Amino acid sequence: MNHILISSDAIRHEFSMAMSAMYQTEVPLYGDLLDLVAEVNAEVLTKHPDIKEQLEHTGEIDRLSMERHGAIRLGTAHELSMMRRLFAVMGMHPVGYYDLAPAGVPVHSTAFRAIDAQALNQSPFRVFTSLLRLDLIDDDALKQEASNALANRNIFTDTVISLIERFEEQGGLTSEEGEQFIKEALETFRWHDKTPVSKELYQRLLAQHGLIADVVGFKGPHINHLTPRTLDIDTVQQSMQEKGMPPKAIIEGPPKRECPILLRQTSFKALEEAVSFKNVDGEYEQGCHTARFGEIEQRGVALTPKGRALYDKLLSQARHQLGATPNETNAVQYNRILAEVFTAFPDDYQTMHDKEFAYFYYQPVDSAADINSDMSNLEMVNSRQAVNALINQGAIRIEPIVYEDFLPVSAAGIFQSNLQQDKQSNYDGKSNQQEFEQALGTNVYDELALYEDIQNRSLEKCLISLGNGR
Ligand code: OOG
Ligand code: NI
Repeated sequence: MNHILISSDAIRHEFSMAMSAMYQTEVPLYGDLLDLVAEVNAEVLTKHPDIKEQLEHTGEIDRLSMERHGAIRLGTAHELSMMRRLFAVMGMHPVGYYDLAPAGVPVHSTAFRAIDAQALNQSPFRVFTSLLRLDLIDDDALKQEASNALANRNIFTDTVISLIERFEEQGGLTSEEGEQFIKEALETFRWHDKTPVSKELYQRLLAQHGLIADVVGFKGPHINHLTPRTLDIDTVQQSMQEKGMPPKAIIEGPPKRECPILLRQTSFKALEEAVSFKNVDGEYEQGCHTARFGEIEQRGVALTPKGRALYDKLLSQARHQLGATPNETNAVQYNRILAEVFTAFPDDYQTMHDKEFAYFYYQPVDSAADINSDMSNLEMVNSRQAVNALINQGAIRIEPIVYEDFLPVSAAGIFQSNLQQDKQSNYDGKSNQQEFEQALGTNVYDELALYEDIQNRSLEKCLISLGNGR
């Protein structure tokens, strides 16, 4: 009998590989996207040794080719809390709260991901997870029908639930249990082309909002996209068209910069897929559904509250200046305005560091060991000024801490471009983090606190290492 427990990081890594393989068979175009991204990344690393070196220093180089994120949409509080327990088996915890109702998408969301830098480097897999807000549907009869349909479905296999319980009892899974868990957990994310609802109900749900039909009309929360990370999103966006993956009109997020910040994203449009609707007489009726797509992302440095406030201000300034939601017809103009407006955001790491706009790792520079040999008093360097002096001397280098999370305005843009939606919905922007956390069964982590912690710990480690004369 072998009761040695395997790490959650290992289960997460295996699971993300299995998920990617499944999605490539379900949506072959996603496989083409992976190839394109790998090609562009290899070229960037060859042409820009500085970028390669930076990724080596931060430990991100090995994870670059791994999966980055996927997304699912859930229907009930019970589904969300069980999903939290399922992700916990893989060391993934809810980070951040995103309210998308003000942008016309009736959900609120979190991202399940690993928390510490080392675990993230082992497997950065994350899942943007949304909970449908039926309370935003104004048609009471339809709301009731939707609730009934959701109450009748069970998105988890019995075996995965018992494995989750086993994980919670024994504090981990054996490798055999881990393998079984991966296989069973995958079932929840699989695509089902036979729906449990009639075409007639589906169409009424669709008329309310494409997202409601996508959640309520199906047996489970099919993974709706997977997103590899690219080092040059502009080049990939350009090539997507040629490779038969028409991209959305604009890249979401900040403009192209020397020193990337936060997150830039684009996607190819969702595919129209054949589905069979189960009518009341038990017969199936043909139809189609549009939900699944492919996305790419380019990640940059995580911003402090101060940096983020500036980002939010500039983004809304650019959108205000455009005077419309960015789309095909105004994309060129939008990109020009965005680039202009963002000249107000410093574009070198040292200034971003000095102005406390972004989070950084502090690392001792090997060749500078002798400069610091007289640095016996650690108290002395525990001020920002002293740390800056060491950076100027070349004893400490700073490296960007990559942003691991999402952006609500961008996420809304991704949602909108992938839903069959003619009309723009408007929801009363009553954000409800408390209700979300109640459904989740716990509070979400504050992402800013996590970055600050990583930064502080790296500074501590760096100073100790310098103080010891290494
Ligand atoms: C999620 C859309 C948001 C992102 O990367 O911001 C998203 C969804 O379509 O369910 O994936
Ligand atoms: Ni996404």
